[in-house]
Amino acid sequence: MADAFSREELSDLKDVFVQHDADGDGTVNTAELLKTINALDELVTKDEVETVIQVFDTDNDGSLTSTSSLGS
Ligand SMILES: [Ca+2]
Repeated sequence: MADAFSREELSDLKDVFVQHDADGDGTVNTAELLKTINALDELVTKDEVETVIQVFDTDNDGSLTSTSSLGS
């Protein structure tokens, strides 16, 4: 899973992604991330966004939360 990223890269991406909680509800979903990424012209694809969300989405609700973290 997530072969494209190292744990460090995933952690960095998550830290970036959680800063883009557009509606302020404490979670960041794919739609919010894609909107932000498109605005920033970041070189991140929808697949990559979904990968990061899947890795951190510990409760399987399709969103990242600021408290999500990688298991050790
Ligand atoms: Ca949100």
